[in-house]
Amino acid sequence: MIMTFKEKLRGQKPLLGTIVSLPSPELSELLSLAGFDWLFIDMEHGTMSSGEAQRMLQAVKNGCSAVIRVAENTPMLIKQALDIGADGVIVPLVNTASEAKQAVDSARYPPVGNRSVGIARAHDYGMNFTDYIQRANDSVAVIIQIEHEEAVRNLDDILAVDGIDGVFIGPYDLSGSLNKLGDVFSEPVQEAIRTVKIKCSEKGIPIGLFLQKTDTIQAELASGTTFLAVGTDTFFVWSGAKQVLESVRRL
Ligand code: 3PY
Repeated sequence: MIMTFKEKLRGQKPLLGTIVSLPSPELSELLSLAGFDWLFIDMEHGTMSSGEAQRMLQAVKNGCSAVIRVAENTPMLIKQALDIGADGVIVPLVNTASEAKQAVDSARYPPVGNRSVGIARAHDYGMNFTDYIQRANDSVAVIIQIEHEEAVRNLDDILAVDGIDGVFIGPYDLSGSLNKLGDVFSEPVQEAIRTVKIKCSEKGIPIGLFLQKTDTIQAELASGTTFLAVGTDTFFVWSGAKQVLESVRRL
């Protein structure tokens, strides 16, 4: 039996993922074949349409999970991401408890929430309709992003909302909200990140984080981060190309 992303989040093993923003099924296929545990498919930034995202989900192999970051916290975008078969959603900029509740409710069928019912890829186009709608509330992961100082101030209320499967910290947006745009290692940003980690750990909520590079991974895992998105597809392509060019030009 294949584990759902939600089950993996609760497991002992840290999950290593990466951000994918280029709309290419070949790319999501390749990154899954490379061995990532999960892909963070980014529809918040970039040009990806839901048809393109669906084809990227269809291409994922190797037991890799694929979670979509929706462009914003609306029932329509959350429903669409789940209907095309994402293993979960990452909902950006959740700053209050009512926004957290809206995210959770949009991802859960009634009576728990208000996800509307339709027939799509997630339901095997209707072939597996009843089974899917009966298990979706338990199998789909809802991850909220804490990435604004307002969210850090409201964290106790946000984390009291039922149904949050993980918190993904957004260091860059956090840095902007703290007047330290881009300076994610500045003390105010690091302090906010520490606060989020402590409060999530107290509640047993899995913590995720984006890292541009791998050098702080060990420290992250030691401080309780359990699911990581390291690097981006665009950076992998650029840095691989750059490395070849530099080594050739040194000859
Ligand atoms: C952030 O750093 O703000 C993110 O959301 C990561 O993509």
